[in-house]
Amino acid sequence: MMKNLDDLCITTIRMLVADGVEKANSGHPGMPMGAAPMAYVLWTRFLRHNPHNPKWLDRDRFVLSAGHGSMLLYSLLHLTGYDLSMDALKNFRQWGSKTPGHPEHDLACGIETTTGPLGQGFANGVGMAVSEAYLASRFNRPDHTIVDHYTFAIVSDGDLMEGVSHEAASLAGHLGLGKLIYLYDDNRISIEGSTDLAFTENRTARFAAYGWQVQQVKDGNDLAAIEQAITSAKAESDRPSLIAVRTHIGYGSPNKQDTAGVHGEPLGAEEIQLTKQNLEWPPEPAFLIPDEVLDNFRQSVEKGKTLESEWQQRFTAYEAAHPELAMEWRRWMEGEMPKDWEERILVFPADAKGMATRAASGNVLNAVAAHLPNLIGGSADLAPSNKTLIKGENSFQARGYGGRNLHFGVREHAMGSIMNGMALHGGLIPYGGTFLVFSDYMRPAIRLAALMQLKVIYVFTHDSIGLGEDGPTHQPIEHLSALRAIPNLTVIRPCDANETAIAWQHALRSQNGPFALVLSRQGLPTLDRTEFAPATGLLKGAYVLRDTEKKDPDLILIATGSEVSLAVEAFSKLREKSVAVRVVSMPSWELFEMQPEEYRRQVLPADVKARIAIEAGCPQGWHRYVGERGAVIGIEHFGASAPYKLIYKNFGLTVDRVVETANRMLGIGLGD
Ligand SMILES: Cc1ncc(C[n+]2csc(CCOP(=O)(O)OP(=O)(O)O)c2C)c(N)n1
Repeated sequence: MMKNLDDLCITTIRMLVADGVEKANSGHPGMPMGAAPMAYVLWTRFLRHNPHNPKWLDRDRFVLSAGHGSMLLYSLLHLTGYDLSMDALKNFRQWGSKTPGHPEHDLACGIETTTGPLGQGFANGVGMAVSEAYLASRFNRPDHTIVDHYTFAIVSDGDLMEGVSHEAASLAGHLGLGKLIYLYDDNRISIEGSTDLAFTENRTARFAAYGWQVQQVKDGNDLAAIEQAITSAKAESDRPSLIAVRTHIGYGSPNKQDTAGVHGEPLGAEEIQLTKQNLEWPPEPAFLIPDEVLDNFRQSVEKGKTLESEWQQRFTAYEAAHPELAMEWRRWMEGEMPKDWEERILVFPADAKGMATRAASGNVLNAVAAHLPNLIGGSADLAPSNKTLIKGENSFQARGYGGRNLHFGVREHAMGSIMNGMALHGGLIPYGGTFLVFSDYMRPAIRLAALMQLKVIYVFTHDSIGLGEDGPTHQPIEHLSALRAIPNLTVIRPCDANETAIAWQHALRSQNGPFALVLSRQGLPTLDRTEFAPATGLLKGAYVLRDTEKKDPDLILIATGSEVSLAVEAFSKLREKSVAVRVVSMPSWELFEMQPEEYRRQVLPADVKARIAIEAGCPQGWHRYVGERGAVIGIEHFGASAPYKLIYKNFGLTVDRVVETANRMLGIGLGD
């Protein structure tokens, strides 16, 4: 006999999950079956959300970090009244359905972030809480609280094993993010079996040491204990909270509970029936939702409306008291840029000595920052090198959440995921810096930013062997190619200060992202734009920087970043020998690919086969632009520790090499 409505609701979730996975014949039933009670308590008794308006700005955020348990999230969304139909549940993991294998960011039906790669959701939540804290500090006024919500997540053993969660937990503890509450599904099983195989540290002690409030619920089916723990977590305002809830993977399955076998496979027809019997559930129909269960869950709809309208009233009062702030809040949340901000974009005077593009980047950032107070970011402990500090602004710290300079510490991976969470929350434009070589340390987060098309900006400095003495460990070789391989990521490697300014302008005014700004450590000449084409050409990805006076070029030199100077010098030398050269600055492949074919052919005419690309990195991919008869002057081995000019020389990235290559190529061409 079912004891009460709570039990019925929880068993409904468990069986929807099991039926969904069974029908798809793939998926992960175990974790949701164990975690259903905590999810039920959280969603029906705590989560302040409005299923009919998933975009309500002051909603609590919920992240299912253990994304493989996606059927748990889909069931909760359907049951509480989001726009996720029963058909969607029945089409779990099918082509075009709203219920893909792992949750994919889709706010229209309440999915706050894409999860699946373990640990990412954990760190995203930290970013969401950072945004909440910053916005609350900027906009709330005495007697007027308009930003006031929690970030909840369900995290799993896998999440806690992954390094990114260690980084993010450490930072969240340091920052004292009191409105971050994580329920840890402590089921002690992962794919290979018991967590005793590889994960035996004292998890709760670890989190306590990070500075989190830690609680334990010994019985994952004890609703009162879960409720009590969440209540205490909410009452703790100075520390994030971890509630370790001891659960049983595949709860209710007589033969599979507590085994790895129920982690990632359907229960099977027979075991499903045994489970239903065991949980006193009717064998048929599948996807059963008893009326009283639906009624109970759907109360979330009315509750949500009330919550939002109460907030709306508070906002109206706020608007009356602080009309300008209210307007600014709306602008930020809608991603609208203030008027005239683009006028702040710097124009740098021509200068043969010039400056490093990282320095130009820092200047541009500081020039626009005062006009874009929702631009917020920092570095993974390299701000002095990355030039990411906003001067005159405070640090974001527990004692002052209004600071705009974030200190991520030496935690690139968490930085990337936290930036994602910040962008997902809405209202802010996050940027983060490190050396280009360490983009590897944050690549999983970059990939997810790209998958979700989040507007985040990476400031990657020390972009080549040009960083010199730090040597091969710090000199990126394959990184540009590796980043260009990520769909949706716009990689921009500007050649001078003015291209850097335009790159920032482009990233800031775009609705979607992400953007990687790839910047030099060493000084680069600031080109005289009365002599060369305007830097706004960067917006097209590649442009003719300098052209021959003749009708058609004999040769096209294509370069990015610091190597554009080499191309420009080679241009002059070749011109002395009457070679008609065109120099193309190509800061961004992705932007170039977005141009109409006509433009692309104008820049790189099909009949000019003599082409040389120059880039201080792995040549992979450049043949797309230089063609079969072209050449790529790049680097196909690791770097070296020495003054950078010598490395350039010894690796053959020199004007002479460009000229020689051109001569050889044209000689061959003439002999044809
Ligand atoms: C970064 C990453 N590595 C590996 C995986 C593959 N994977 C999915 S679930 C899982 C085991 C997770 O165990 P746990 O978090 O305890 O989940 P549960 O067994 O409780 O469902 C693994 C290794 C992944 N999703 N993400």
